[in-house]
Amino acid sequence: MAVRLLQATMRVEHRLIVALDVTDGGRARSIARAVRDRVDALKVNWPLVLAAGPGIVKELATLAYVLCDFKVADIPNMSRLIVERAVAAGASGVICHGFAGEDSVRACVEAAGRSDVFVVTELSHPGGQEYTAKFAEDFARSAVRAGAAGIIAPATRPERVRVLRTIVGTKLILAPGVGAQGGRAADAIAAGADAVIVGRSIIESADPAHAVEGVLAEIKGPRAT
Ligand code: O7M
Repeated sequence: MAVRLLQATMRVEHRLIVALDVTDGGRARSIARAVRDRVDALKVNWPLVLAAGPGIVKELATLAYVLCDFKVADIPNMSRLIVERAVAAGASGVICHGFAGEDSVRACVEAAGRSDVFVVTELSHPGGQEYTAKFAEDFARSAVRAGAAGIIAPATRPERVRVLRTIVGTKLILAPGVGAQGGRAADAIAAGADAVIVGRSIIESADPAHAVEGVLAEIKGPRAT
């Protein structure tokens, strides 16, 4: 089967993706407008889509790269249908789970066309160590074989990001778990992540744009001018 040779569509410049984990479309729009110039993507998950409707994806896509975090994990036919709908709704990237198997990941990549697919390896919360960690390296290998744009790896365990980087080479690594879950953006980037994914510590801030600047300063570290 053909391996997708296209480069990732996502351009990583700021090294920060904001997770719009809110259930109010108005709040999502207002955060998106406030941060869009300083982040690489807006990540949208089920709570927002279920509350505001799929039209919110198209709307946000006029402002920034929208990464639909639908954590697709079904048989290939269903995975394909979900990814096709996400892309039609305006997603530039879609997230799927590695544990559904390489055939399902491959179906996602094929359905995504020119949009990116990112594969979850090891989940960032404590329970992620129970099962996903045991197979994270296999998930990363199958993501590479299936032609995914990159993987999701835990900022809460930078040492795991370091190991997964040796497997995925130049594929993108996006690392959630910064702030509310205890991870540090600078540690995840130093371990080899291309970008961090941050939700609550930005979206629950009274001034999300200011909170974004705080994360960006941490990523740049002491070398920042
Ligand atoms: O910063 P938080 O903790 O408020 O939010 C973290 C976001 O990252 C939230 O949207 C989660 O769905 C997501 N995430 C994790 O927290 N851990 C993971 O292991 C994987 C993800 C994720 O983005 O998967 C694609």
